[in-house]
Parts: sequence; structure tokens; C-alpha cells
Amino acid sequence: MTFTVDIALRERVRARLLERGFAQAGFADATPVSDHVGPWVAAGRHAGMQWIEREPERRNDPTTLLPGAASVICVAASYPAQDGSQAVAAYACAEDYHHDLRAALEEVAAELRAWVPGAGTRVCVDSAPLSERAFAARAGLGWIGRNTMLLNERLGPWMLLAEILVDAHFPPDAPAAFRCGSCTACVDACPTDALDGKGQLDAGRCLSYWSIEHRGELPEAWGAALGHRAFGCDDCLAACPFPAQEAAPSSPPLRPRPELAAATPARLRELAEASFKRHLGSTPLERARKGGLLRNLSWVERNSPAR
Ligand code: B12
Ligand code: SF4
Ligand code: SF4
Repeated sequence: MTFTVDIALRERVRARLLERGFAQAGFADATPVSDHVGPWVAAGRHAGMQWIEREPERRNDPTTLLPGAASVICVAASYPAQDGSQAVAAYACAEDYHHDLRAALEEVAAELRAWVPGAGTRVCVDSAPLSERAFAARAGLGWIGRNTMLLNERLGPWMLLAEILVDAHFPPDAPAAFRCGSCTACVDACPTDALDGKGQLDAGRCLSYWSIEHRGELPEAWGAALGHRAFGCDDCLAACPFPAQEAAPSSPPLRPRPELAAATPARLRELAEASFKRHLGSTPLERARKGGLLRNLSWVERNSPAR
């Protein structure tokens, strides 16, 4: 039988997550969300990301990750916005969030288990096969915009998502309303027409995919399309009118490295060649590995030799 938690305890957990530095925390029922990933994969929009082909329906159902999961506790960690002109995307200018967000969530999950004796938890940070944006939307952290990002008025799209799955039932929060209105700024700003305007992204046309996920050489057209981008792309985030005011600074579980936001391609090459592992191995750039970053930098240098 699933244990049901009262509102006072829910608010205690939320308060702890906010104290621990998350910008937002929300609660969603763990019943499956409708399958968006399956049709997306079937349409071939996942490009070369074969890992997402494996049981895409698992991503909708948290009980495949934690048997008996009844609630998904969703958190957002905010990070400083960039204007899209940088070589490294904003989220990657911090120590690898997988490690630091996980450590902060494990700490709160242990407290939760002490408050709800017998409860089981599982922490998920990006790499778990879970539709993080769909559950974050259900938990009221924001809405899914035309750039497919989870965003809200206060932080815009500049936040990373993570979750604690729990087999106790917490009273859920209300989902946020869709607030994009008639805006299409992100769709118009995408340099490669990767967004269809109806909330679908074609990874095979996305510079974030080509610079981070694609393995091997870049086809000529996509290397040239990278322009100045050595890792990731923020154009469809930077174009967004949200947040209307200055976004929140980094949530404490993220440890920003300002020198990465300011790094020129030449400096990135220097760091990667001196010791990728030591200088960049603890940041999200690790995902592209040394070879992927140097491959991208060669294109960036070719595309804009003056930088
Ligand atoms: C694969 C992946 C990518 C791929 C594909 C991106 C994509 N749009 O699908 C690539 C490599 C291109 C990519 C790029 C980026 N990514 Co990425 N990525 C993922 C990953 C691992 C899986 C996403 C996935 O399943 N995609 C398939 C689509 C079909 O599913 P989906 O993302 O869940 O979103 C759809 C459904 O949720 C559906 N939906 C479901 N329920 C509902 C409910 C409502 C009301 C609505 C309207 C829609 C809806 O609509 C969504 C849009 O199609 C997630 C982590 C995770 N485990 O979820 C991170 C994740 C989505 N990425 C993230 C980030 C930060 C980025 C980049 C900004 C990095 C960068 N600067 O380069 C870019 C942004 C590009 C963009 N506009 O999406 C963050 C996004 C945080 C946020 N605020 O939304 C995530 C959540 C990682 C994290 N833990 O924080 N990413
Ligand atoms: S990340 Fe860049 S290439 Fe990908 S959809 Fe957004 S603007 Fe387009
Ligand atoms: S740029 Fe406009 S359409 Fe795109 S996510 Fe932001 S508000 Fe929504």
C-alpha cells in the first residue's frame, strides 16, 4: 500500500530543496505521461542518438526506474543566461551538473527517508531514461515552450532539471499554463530551422546535437553551420523574452566557471590540448570528449578565423 504524505511534510521537503539551493521544487504524480518520445524517435528526429531508441516508452513511466514510484519531486537549478555569442553554451560553463545536483538531491532524499520511514527513493539527473520536461511541466515548474524547453516567467529557459522519485504519495502541485502566446522568437532565431513551431525539434538539424552528441567527423554543411559554437547552442534560449527581468544567478548546487563563458576558441584549444581531463573533464564538455571538442574547434577556427 502506498503511504500518503500530508501537505505539511510536502512543504518541509520543498523548503529543504530550496534551502539546498534549488531555484524551484514541485511535486507531480508518477502516473505515466503520454508518449512523446516514441513518435519522435519513429519520425527519425533523434538523428544519431541511438541510445534514445531503447525502450522510449520507459521514459514516460517512473515505475520502470523505481518500482512503486508514486510521486516525482522535480527541481530546477538555474544558471546565468548568455546572449548566444559564446563558444560554450551557458549550461556547460559550470562544473558538471550531473555530479553536483545529484549530491544535493541525495542529501535531501536521505532526509526524506528519515521523515517517511520505509519510503524508497531514486535520484535522477538527466542521464536516467525519464521525460524530465514532461514531469517538470506536470509539477508546475513551468511550461514547455516552442523551443521545447521547460521555461517560466522568473527564470526563462535557463534552468536544468532533476528529480527525486519516491514510492510515497505527495499531494501534487498544479501544472503551469502555457504562456508563449503568439510569440515565435525562438523558432525564428534558430539558425538551422530545427524547430517546427509546434513544439518539435529535429535533432538532425540542431547545432547542439551536432556539437555535443554526434560522434565522428562532422558533415561539411554542419561543420560550417556551427559558426562560432564549439559546444552546444543557446540561440533559441537567448531569443526568448522570458525572463522579463534579469534571471536568477546560478543555484548553489551548480558551480559556475566564469572563465569558460569568456573562453575564446584559442583558449579552449589550449586547455583541451594541455590536459582535457584536468581542465575540462569535470564540466559538461566531457560529453563531447577531447576529440569532439577539438573537431568542433577546428570548424570554429575555419568559420571565424579572427576569433
Ligand atoms: C536528447 C536530449 C537533447 C537532444 C534533443 C533535444 C530535444 N528537444 O528533444 C539535443 C542534443 C538536441 C539536446 C539539446 C539541448 N538540451 Co537536452 N536533453 C536531452 C534529454 C537527454 C532527453 C530529451 C528527450 O527525451 N527528447 C525527446 C523529446 C520528444 O522529448 P522531451 O524532451 O521530453 O520533450 C517533449 C515532451 O516532453 C513533450 N511533452 C510531454 N509532456 C508535455 C506536456 C505539455 C503540456 C507539452 C506542451 C508538451 C509535452 O513536448 C516536449 C517537446 O517536444 C534531456 C534529459 C531528459 N532525460 O529528459 C535533456 C534536456 C532536455 N536538455 C537540456 C538542455 C539544457 C539542452 C540545451 C539547452 C543544451 C545547449 N545549450 O546546447 C539544448 C536545447 C535544445 C532544445 N531547444 O531542446 C535540459 C533542458 C532543461 C529545460 N529547461 O528544459 C534537459 C532536460 C537536461 C536537464 N536535465 O536539465 N538535448
Ligand atoms: S539549440 Fe540552436 S540549433 Fe538547436 S533548436 Fe535551438 S537554436 Fe536551433
Ligand atoms: S521565444 Fe517565445 S515561443 Fe519561444 S519559448 Fe520563449 S516565449 Fe515561447
